[in-house]
Amino acid sequence: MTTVRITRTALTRGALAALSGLLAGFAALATAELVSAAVRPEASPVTAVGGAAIDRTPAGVKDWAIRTFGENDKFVLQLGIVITLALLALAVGVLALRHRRTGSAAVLAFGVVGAAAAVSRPDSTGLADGLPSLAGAVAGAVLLYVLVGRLTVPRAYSRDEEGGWDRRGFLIAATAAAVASTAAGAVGRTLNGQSAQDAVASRNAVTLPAPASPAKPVPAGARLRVPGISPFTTPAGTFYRVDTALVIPKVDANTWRLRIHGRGVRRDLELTYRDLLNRPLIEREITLCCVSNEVGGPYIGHARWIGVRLADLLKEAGVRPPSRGGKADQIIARSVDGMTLGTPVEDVMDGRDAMLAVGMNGEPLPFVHGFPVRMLVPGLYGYVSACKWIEEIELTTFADHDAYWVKRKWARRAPVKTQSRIDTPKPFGRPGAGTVMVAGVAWAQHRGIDKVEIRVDDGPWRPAQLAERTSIDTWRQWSYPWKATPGGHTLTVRATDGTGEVQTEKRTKTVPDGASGWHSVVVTVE
Ligand SMILES: Nc1nc2c(c(=O)[nH]1)N[C@H]1C(S)=C(S)[C@@H](COP(=O)(O)O)O[C@H]1N2
Ligand SMILES: [Mo]
Repeated sequence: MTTVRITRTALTRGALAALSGLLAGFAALATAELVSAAVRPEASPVTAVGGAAIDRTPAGVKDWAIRTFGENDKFVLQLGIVITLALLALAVGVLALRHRRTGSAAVLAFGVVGAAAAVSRPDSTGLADGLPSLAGAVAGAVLLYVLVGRLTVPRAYSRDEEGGWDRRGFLIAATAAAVASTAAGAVGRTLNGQSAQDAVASRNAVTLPAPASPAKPVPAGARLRVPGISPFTTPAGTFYRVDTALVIPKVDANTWRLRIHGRGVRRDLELTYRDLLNRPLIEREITLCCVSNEVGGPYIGHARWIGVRLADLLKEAGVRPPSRGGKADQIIARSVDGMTLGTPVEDVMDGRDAMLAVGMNGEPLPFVHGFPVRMLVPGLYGYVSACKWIEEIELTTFADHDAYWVKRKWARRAPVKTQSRIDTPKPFGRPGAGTVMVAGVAWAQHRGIDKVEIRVDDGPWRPAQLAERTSIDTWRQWSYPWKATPGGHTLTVRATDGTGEVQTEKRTKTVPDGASGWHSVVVTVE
C-alpha cells in the first residue's frame, strides 16, 4: 500500500515538474513579448529564432518546404518552433526536479540562444534586441526554481502530511504564475499590435493619384473565357506570396523613408511616401514570378501596378548605367526586415518599366505584397528585383556585394525563363470524349510570347490559339480545342518567346536560376 502511494507521489511530482517547465517556458515567452513591445516587436524570441532558422535553411530545403507546404511554410515553421520549445520545456522541468539549479541554468541558456538570434538578425537594431529573450529567460528560470522548490520540500518540513512536497504552495505559485504570464503576454501583444494599427491607419488613408502615364487598356481579346484557366489579372487576394518574413512587416507610410545612395550617386536622395505620390506616376501591366516556381507551378501572378519610374529617380541622383560609364552595376535594395535583393543597374535604366510600386490592381499595396513601397523590374525573377517593404537603394557592384539569395546558392543574375503552363484539364482529370478545351498561360517577361504549341502524346506540335498581346511584360493566355479520344493521354505545352527562341525541353531544377522544361499533364478521357 505504501509502495503504491510513493510511486504515485513520484509520478505526480514528475508530472508537476514537467508542468513547471511548461509554465516557465510560457512565462519566459510572455515576458519576452512584453519586453519586446518596449524594444521592437521583431525582437521577440520566436520571431528571431524563426527568422534565423529561415536564413540558415539551405536552398534545397527551402525549396522542398515551399514545394511541400506552399504558402503555409511559415506557419509550419512556427508550429515546429512552438512544439520543440514545449518539448524542451517539459524535459527541463523534469531535469529541474533532480538538479534544480541546472534546470534554471538551462532556461537561461535558451535565453542566450534567443538573444543571440535576435541580435544577429539583419534587421536588428543592436544589443537591445537581445533584451526580450534575456528578460524572458530570467523570469522563466526564477519561476522554475520556485515551482520545483515546492516539489522538493524535505518531508520533515512538509505542510502536506502525505508526501514530501508543498502541494498548497505549488498550486498557489503555479496559478499566480499562469495568471501573471497570461496578463504580461496579453499586454505585450496589445502594445505590439499598436504600431501595426498605425500602419493600417496610414494605409487606409491613402488615395492613389491618377497615373500621369496610364497603362494601355488590356485588349478585350487578352482575356479568354475558358473554364479553369488562370484569370488574366490575378486578384491581390490570390496573388502568390514568397518571402522570408515570419511576421508581415507593418510599415507606417507616414514615417517611411527611402534612401538612395552609394557608388556613382552624385546627390543622395531621401524620399517620403508623399514625395513619391507627388511625382508623375506610371501604371503598367506586369507579370511577376518566382525563381522557386517548378515547371507547371503556382508562383506566378499578373497585376496592374502603379508607381514611380525608378530610372528617373536614379538619374536625379546622378546615376549613369554601366553602358554609359556608370560606376555601379548593381542595385542592392534593402527592406525594413533586412532582406537584400541585387538588381542590375543596366536593366533598371535600359528603358523598361522598372518601378517603385505603390499600388496593385488599383489599391495601395497590400501589406503582404510590400506596403508602402516595393520594387518591380519586368523580365527578372522576384528575388533579383521585387524588394517588398523597401527602405534603401544602395548603388554598388556585383563584385563588391552578394545579396541574400546569392549567398544561398542562387544566381547573381536571373532573367525570367520562357515558360508555359497547362491550367486545364487538371492532372489526372477525366474529361469526356469529344472537344476538350486545353488552356493555360505562357510567359517570357520583357521578351513577350509569340507562339504556344500543344502536343498530344507523341504526335506533332500544333499551334494553340493565343489571346491578344497586352505587352511584352505580361503573360498570355492560350487555348487549344482538342478532339479527345477515349483512353490515357499526355498533353504537353511549349512556348516561343518574342526573340524566336523555343522553350527548352531540358529539365533543370529551380536552383540556381529557375526551372526549365516542358509542362505535361496526364489525363484519362472517358
Ligand atoms: N523584403 C522582401 N522582399 C521580397 C522577398 C523577401 O523575402 N523579402 N522575396 C522576393 C521574392 S523571392 C519574390 S518571388 C517576390 C514575391 O512577391 P510577392 O510575395 O508579392 O508575390 O518578392 C521578392 N521580394
Ligand atoms: Mo522568388
